[in-house]
Amino acid sequence: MALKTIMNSQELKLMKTEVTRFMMAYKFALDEVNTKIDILKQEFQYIHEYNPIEHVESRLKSFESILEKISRKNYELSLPSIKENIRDIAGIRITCSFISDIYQISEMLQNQKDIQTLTVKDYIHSPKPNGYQSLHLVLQVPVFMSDREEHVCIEVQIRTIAMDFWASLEHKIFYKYNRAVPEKLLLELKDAAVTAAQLDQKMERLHKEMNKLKASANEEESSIEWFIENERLSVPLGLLASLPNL
Ligand code: 0O2
Repeated sequence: MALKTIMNSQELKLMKTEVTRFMMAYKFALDEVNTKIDILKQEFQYIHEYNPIEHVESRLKSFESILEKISRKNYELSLPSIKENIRDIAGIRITCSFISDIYQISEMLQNQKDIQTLTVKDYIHSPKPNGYQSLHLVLQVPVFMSDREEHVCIEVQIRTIAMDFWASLEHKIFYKYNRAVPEKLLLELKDAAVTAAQLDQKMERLHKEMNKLKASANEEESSIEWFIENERLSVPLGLLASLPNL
């Protein structure tokens, strides 16, 4: 209502178009990075015969939450200021199987020519004081619109199932409680994060040990198994040896 009194309908329409175009660039950036992640996932599956990504979620911050954040942080209220200061408008969360997968996926993404890494926060090597663990990247990707090229920020959080389990439940436990949480509960929650980290380390060790066993079992096999387009192929080693230039 207040806006209507100071802006005519033409100005309001223009503003709406600008905000829509602004938000669309973030949606396209999410689509682009989701496609990149899907390609990495499929390629990893073919080469290493296992899928390091358990699941991927992406979300676009609502314009209302963006305005709330910009005013909470006391930044100037304008689209260029939002673009410069709010870097999690587009967010992707990748949940991996093992800790080593997190760093591999992160490297693979950051090595892509059209992706620029703006920040890396490694809350796995240095967990937050409450125990929170995750790898946070702020990446910038080019988005080609009909009349311009935008460089759009996207926040990528990469974590294991155990880290995700802890963070999701911690969020639920504290949701809508705006008072001081008793120290005892905070300590217990931190202890739960340490337990989750120990479980991750144990699973990583089992995974590595099994990989070694699988590799030595493969050496003793007379044929190897390949998965191509989800079809299992058993290829005799003798046949491969006779095709040196393949
Ligand atoms: P949502 O709804 O998940 O987006 P800033 O992003 O500027 O406010 P900062 O400190 O630069 O703050 O960001 P940081 O440390 O990279 O963390 C931002 C996001 O990480 C949060 O986004 C959460 O998603 C997640 N996160 C960080 N710390 C915790 C934590 O202690 N517990 C849980 N469960 N998640 C955490 P938002 O905007 O808070 O929420």
